[in-house]
Amino acid sequence: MAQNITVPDIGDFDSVEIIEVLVKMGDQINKDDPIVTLESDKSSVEVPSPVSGKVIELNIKVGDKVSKGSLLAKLDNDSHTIKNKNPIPKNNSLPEIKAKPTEEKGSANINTTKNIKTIFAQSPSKDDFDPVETQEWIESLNAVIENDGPSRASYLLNKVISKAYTAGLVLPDTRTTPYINTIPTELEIKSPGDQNIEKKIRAYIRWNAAAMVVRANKISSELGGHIGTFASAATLYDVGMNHFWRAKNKDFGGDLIYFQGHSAPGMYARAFLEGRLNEKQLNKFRQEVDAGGLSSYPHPWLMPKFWQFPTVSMGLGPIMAIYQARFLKYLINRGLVKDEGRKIWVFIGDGETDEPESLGAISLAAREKLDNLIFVINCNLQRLDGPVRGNGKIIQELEGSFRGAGWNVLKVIWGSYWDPLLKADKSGLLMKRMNECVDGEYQAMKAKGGAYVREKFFGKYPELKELVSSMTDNDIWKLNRGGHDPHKVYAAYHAAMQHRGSPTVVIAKTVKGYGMGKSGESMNTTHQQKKLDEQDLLYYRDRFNVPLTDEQVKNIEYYKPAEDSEEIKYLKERRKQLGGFIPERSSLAKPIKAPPKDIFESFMKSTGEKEMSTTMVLVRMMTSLLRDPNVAPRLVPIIPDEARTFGMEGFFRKIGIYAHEGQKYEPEDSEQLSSYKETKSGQVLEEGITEAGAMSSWIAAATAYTNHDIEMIPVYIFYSMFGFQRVGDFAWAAGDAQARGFLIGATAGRTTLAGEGLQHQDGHSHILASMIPNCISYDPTFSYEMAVIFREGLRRMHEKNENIFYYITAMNENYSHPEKPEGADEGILKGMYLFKEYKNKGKIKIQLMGSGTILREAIAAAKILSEEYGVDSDIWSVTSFNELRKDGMEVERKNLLYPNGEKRKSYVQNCLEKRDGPVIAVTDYVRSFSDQIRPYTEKPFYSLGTDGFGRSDTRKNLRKFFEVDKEHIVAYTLSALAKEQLIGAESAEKAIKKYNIDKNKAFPTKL
Ligand SMILES: Cc1ncc(C[n+]2csc(CCOP(=O)(O)OP(=O)(O)O)c2C)c(N)n1
Ligand SMILES: [Mg+2]
Repeated sequence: MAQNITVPDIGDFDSVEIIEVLVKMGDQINKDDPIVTLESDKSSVEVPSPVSGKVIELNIKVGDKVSKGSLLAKLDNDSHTIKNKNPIPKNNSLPEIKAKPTEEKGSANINTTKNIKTIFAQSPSKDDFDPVETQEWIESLNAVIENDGPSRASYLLNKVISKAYTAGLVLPDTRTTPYINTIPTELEIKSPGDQNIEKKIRAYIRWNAAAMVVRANKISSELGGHIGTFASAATLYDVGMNHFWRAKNKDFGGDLIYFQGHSAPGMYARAFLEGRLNEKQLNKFRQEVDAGGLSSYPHPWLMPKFWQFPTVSMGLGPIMAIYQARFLKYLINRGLVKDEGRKIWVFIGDGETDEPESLGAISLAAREKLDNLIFVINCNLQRLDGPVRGNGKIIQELEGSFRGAGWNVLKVIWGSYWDPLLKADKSGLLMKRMNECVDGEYQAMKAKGGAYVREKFFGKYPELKELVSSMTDNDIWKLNRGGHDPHKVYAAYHAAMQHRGSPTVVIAKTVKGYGMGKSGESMNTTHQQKKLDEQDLLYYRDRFNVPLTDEQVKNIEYYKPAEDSEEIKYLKERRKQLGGFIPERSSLAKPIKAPPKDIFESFMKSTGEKEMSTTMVLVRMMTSLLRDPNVAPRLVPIIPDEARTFGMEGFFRKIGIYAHEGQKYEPEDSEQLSSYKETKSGQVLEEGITEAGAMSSWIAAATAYTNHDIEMIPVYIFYSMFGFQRVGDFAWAAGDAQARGFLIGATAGRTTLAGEGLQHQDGHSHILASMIPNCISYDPTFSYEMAVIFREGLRRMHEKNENIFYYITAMNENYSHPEKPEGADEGILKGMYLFKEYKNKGKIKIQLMGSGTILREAIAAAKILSEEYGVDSDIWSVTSFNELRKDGMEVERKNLLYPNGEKRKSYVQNCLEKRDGPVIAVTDYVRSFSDQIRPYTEKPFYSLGTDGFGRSDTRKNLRKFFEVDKEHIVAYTLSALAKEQLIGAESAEKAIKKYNIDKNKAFPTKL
């Protein structure tokens, strides 16, 4: 039966152009196969076929204008669905993953909120005028727990609470729970490890970590380092390493661990015991200039086989990890990797949680149900200068934030030595004391010893003083904190591993500088302690029973037991059981073959009369790439709520928006071609308004080749102004992490995004991009430039696996695009090529350079100069001042190194040496952008640019204001020629007058 295929509802557009016809007469097509591509002045979108069938009539051709209801084709849809001729595989090189290594044993399904034996009633007010009644309530509850079980008790409480709310009662704030461990002692799962051996291993790691820092500072105090942070976190790491963290190997993708940046010494010290690092390397901690040194912090760029995640800029680790966990689920839901139950563990300092990035995305983690994510916050109560929350309790504050956001919170506050005291605390007074004490006091107690704790903590209430009366000061001093107790930590990690449905945070209380004694235990100066004198070292050795002689301690020797010692055998066996060593960075990803040239062919041709922006070109190109079977499944378009701004709404329906729960509603625009389609296998990451989050997603995708062994092609599109200057620190970390992918600074240029004004108009993102050594950046003008650059990016990054990433600016100004000049490819990629030569009269010549949309002003100016003033020009399209600068610097350095050698020439010099006249360079960016190549031109050089704050106005007025329009280019060129004594001053004066250029106007930076 013949079926008419018509143009569906395409939103607000009427009479849009057909730019591609994607089927031919006689083709057998499937439902949803695209028939044509339509393009409005802002976006392009494919029209899918609503049915399968054979094309028996084609009613349109390229260039036709159509509206809703226009007939496109007729299908004979008697034939049923046929196999796709050119299928886009969901996953065309799925890494082979076999069974995972041994799962942690122990009771499954521990739910720490279940089985609660005792309920601590906390009165919301202090006036318990009827304690007997209170007790009755508690007993009733206890009876329900005993007789009907915890789930019935929870049900009843929930009912009572709902009733209380509907009755308008003011209920106590339940964001926080009492200041005790979340997991009751009776429910703790016990570690299967040998505690004696583990304790020794931990002691050696502690010692070696501290020794490494102290040794480095003997060489030079410039080197720095930290002892106190790892000292506080050693147990938190060790329990993970011995029992939980599964390494990547051929059978399993591996857990991903984000180590707290300045706890790096501890990781080196462990790797030393594991035999992965040697003494010589430890001795080169923070001395990396000659090969073989160890980096100060986790830096994959500097130790590419060791570190995986750059975390030391505080706040970046937590948010990058959240999006990493989300991206892993994305890969799983899209069928690109298998679900192996891998976890992402993130270590954070309590001070680090001050950073807005640290907590800024925690609600996303809960919303996305990231039960593959485990945060461990090391609450040593201190940051660099002093207490984190001296007047409050950071653990409680964090509990409130994470619970409020929907996380599973596990507090590990008190160590086992407290258990008998808490058990004996029938009245709840000890817990009351724990609740009322603030962190400033807790810190002081650990700095000042047992007698002080007896007096200040227990001494406040006679009953508590009595409770510890049989304990010595030393016993009291030994009352440990949860984060130093391997049993408590094990129990929490175990529960975190079992938890399903939401992310988990383990909030552990520790002591900063644990074991450092008077040299820095729990002192405000602990953070910066990097030198320990002899006495301090002897104390540290004794504190942890490290088997070194006094002499060895004085020499600050490392301690490593023999290979056949029980400690080393144990440590290695544990890691063997868990699949290998951690951290370790590697990649088993297969490259993606760059698409054939013909996919880009249409972009090399002139668009004729048709005007479009480079943003539209890019979107069209991505649409074409989605037809390439190799590239299509790996493309990850990332957009922070701006798809419509960039004309990308066509992607919504075509490839879907990733939503882990699919779409639970019928979208308002469901009838439309670009309707808002959310799906579990969606490809677009629609991030909402979070540049930090979008950038974190991009980094996760851009490093998937190492973290998930699958090469992905992330394309993150954003307002260029909200790019590098907003998320510059992430971009730097991306360079360190060796990200591969595209960053697209859209609506770029100070005068090109006209109306948006000062905070939106970008005239410097390229300068910021140029600071990142492995970021390759381009400011293309024409469609073919964009295509040549993008294809080369795909080839270099994803086929050849170069560890670089691309920053490309795209504009929103519509204009027509010429055909690619013969042989321009090389120059486009190197950074400049000759676009056009004016050879009219030939007497006076200039070298006119431009980039982005402002190249078009230069082209227009060249015409005026030639026709009206007899000045000829060579017009250079400079696609990348940044790349030219890099080449220039390198060549210059080589020449300086070989003063007698043959002079090498920079690419700029090669382009210009046989050409006459001064250089006039003009861009939509600050002058320092084009100034970068000044030294390599070896010619008089004049730059015009957009220094100053932007403001809203028309493009024409803005270009006049910043003096980068064709009139100013003409006038300034003439003036420059006069200065170079190539012409007289009259022409310039004439032009200045003719174009009404106000000589009294202040320099734009002052306006
Ligand atoms: C963005 C950023 N700002 C500042 C620093 C400098 N800095 C390094 S460690 C530190 C204190 C960290 O305190 P906390 O997070 O509590 O970690 P702890 O050492 O106590 O475990 C600071 C301010 C940094 N690394 N990154
Ligand atoms: Mg801290």
